[in-house]
Amino acid sequence: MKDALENLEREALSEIEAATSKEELFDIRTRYLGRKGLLTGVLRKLKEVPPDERPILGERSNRAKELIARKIDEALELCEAQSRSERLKSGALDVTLPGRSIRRGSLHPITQTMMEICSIFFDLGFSIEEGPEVELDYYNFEALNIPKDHPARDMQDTFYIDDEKVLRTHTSPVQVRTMEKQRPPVRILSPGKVYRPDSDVSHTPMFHQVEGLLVDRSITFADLKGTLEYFLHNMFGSDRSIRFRPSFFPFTEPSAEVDIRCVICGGEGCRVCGNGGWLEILGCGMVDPAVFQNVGYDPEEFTGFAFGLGVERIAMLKYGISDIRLFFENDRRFLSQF
Ligand code: 2NM
Repeated sequence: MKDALENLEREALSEIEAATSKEELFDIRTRYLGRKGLLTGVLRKLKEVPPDERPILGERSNRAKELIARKIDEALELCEAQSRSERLKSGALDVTLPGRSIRRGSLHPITQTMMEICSIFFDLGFSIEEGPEVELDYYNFEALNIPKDHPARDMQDTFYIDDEKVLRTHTSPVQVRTMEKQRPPVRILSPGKVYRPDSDVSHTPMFHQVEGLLVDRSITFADLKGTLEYFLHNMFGSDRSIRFRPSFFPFTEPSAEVDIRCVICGGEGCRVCGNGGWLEILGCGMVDPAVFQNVGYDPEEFTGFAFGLGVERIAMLKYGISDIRLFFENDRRFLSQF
């Protein structure tokens, strides 16, 4: 039986050596090592051998099995390497082909617009302040000179959390919080999400605002005009006319709204500007002395201006989008155009 084993091993090894393809090697593996294979056949005869010879023969046949298996694996690897280098030589694999391109994402158009707005004010030395979206009634209204019974509370419909907490309706509370912490000079921007229960083609219950605040000694309405003119000419082009129109806000006095020449019709009059030729773009004013009093600034010593703008509105005008809801549907056919 030992001879039979050694013959089998020798034959297997020479067949492996002579094999020229993977298929032949698979075939050899089945014929020798398979469940009905030659080596398995020899092992089955182990029962007929005298018990004292079994361990030695058993060990010998295991070695034969392992050797054959290893030689087949090595030969298979060699085959693989050869066929790979042949494929390379024959040019079937063109290593100079460009790789598959990775589709890159992009920033949301509202994020892009917000960053563009902020970067113009960075050039003027403004820095960013952030604050909570769930805000105390005090910071959202009271400190901004909008007392409980003030009609401005009807002007701004509000999501109430409870008696003293609201979803902020503007980012002005961030500026109040900053003034409480910091003495003038103050020169900050507060970009972020704000909430009002409104929903149509130009209103969503959540939208984005950027507000600005500058406080120092001797700040005048001329500083406000110069700053906003600089911003709007950078944002919409230096040839775009702007105008300041008197308005009212409880937290500023005097207050103004700023219009730009209609970006659609250039002033001729169209649906977007309601035939007026102008588009309302932001609100602003000189901070009301009552607000300064609330944060502990002396209104005799300091003056300042503030402004607020809606990011979606600016993005809609800049890109000619007529339905604000497109920004919130996350349709990649829309988003990928920015
Ligand atoms: C606007 C318009 C006018 C404003 C005022 C303040 C603060 F906190 F300083 F009083 N922050 N933002 C302001 C002024 C906001 O949004 C249309």
